[in-house]
Amino acid sequence: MSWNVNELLRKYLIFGSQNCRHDPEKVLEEAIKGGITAFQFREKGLRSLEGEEKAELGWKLRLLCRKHSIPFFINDDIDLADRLEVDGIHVGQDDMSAQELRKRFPDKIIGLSVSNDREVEQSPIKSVDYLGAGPMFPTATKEDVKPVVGVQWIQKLKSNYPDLPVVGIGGITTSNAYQVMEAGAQGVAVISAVTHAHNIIETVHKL
Ligand code: TZP
Ligand code: MG
Repeated sequence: MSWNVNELLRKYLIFGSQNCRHDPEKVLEEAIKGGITAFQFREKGLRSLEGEEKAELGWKLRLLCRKHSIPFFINDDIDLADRLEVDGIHVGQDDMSAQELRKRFPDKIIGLSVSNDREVEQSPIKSVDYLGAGPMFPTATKEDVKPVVGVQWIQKLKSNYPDLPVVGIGGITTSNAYQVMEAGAQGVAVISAVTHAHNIIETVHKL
């Protein structure tokens, strides 16, 4: 399957079991019904699964995405990338370099998190397919979160790299997602707005 990166970023749901208040498979099913355009399995931090348990949940979520033609990303875990037959890999600043990833996975979509100008300048931008930029707004979801950059930073990124797809992340909700889109992002990446929603389908609709 070949994906259009600009389009898949529009409603990019990220989570691991640690983010879910209900069965993760149910959460993902509802979100798919609501219209997410991509999913990233990010099983990490407090109360997250490890080893085989992580791989087993990952495979269930992977199959759900395949069934509904939703691109499936793994966060960081290079060892699981092949096993889960991922469409893409998302890495942060402290993970395997995007250049090395590109060599190892020439056909997969590669995303990189950036949080400030220095990180962008030091990143091998040419090796990545999209940037995850943030945090856009304050968030309690990530433990080691960097200072808020705000939606204005999207405008700057898009004027410096007009052809590079950008998705905003961090503290995005149904009330502020439009600000990220108006700033020029291709989409919004969310965790808690969806995983903690009372009505997941309606929430995804509104993003
Ligand atoms: N990277 C930057 S902020 C963040 C990540 C993974 C957490 C986003 O979670 P939420 O609940 O959408 O603010
Ligand atoms: Mg990381």
